[in-house]
Amino acid sequence: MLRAVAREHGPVALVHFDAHLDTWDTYFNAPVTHGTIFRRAFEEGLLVEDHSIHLGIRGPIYDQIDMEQDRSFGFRTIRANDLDVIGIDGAVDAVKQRVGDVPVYVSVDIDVLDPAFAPGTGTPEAGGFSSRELLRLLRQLSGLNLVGADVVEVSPAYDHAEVTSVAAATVAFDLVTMMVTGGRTAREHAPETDSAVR
Ligand SMILES: [Mn+2]
Repeated sequence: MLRAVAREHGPVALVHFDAHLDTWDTYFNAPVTHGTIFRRAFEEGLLVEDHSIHLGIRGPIYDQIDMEQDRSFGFRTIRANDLDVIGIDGAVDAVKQRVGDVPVYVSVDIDVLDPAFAPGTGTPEAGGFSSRELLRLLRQLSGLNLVGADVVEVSPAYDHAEVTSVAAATVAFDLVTMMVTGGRTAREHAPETDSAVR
């Protein structure tokens, strides 16, 4: 999908919601896996250097070099517990500053959510975002030039009462809505009279 988007728009800024970096060189000795994909993308010239950002990171860091190499690919990171300090508005500001005017691809690994909100995934990590936090983050990213997006790592076999599917479907709906409305979400189009806080 990144290759297809880059063919149409050129290299993109990646806004990556995930518990994990996914920029390892190999994962179980394999170079092309769900844990290495964004290093391969950078190597292929699909990402604009110094415009991408991870949000929600808290997964296994095997070595300090993981973070150093990740930075060398031009990524910056807002860890899950950074959100407690800078808040959602601070994270949104950081993303917008990072991305600038570059076309944006948003990738949402559903394990960015806490397992309480997304148990149906292969590599759950405690201490993640709530679904409300994630949706507010996404909905505040209006105005970005969103040219592509994905939602990955939903595993229905591990899900309970469709908790994960409901979260993922809502995220996907918001992303599609942002793409067809030039960065605004359906909620921003909805009547405001139902909200006591604007
Ligand atoms: Mn992940």
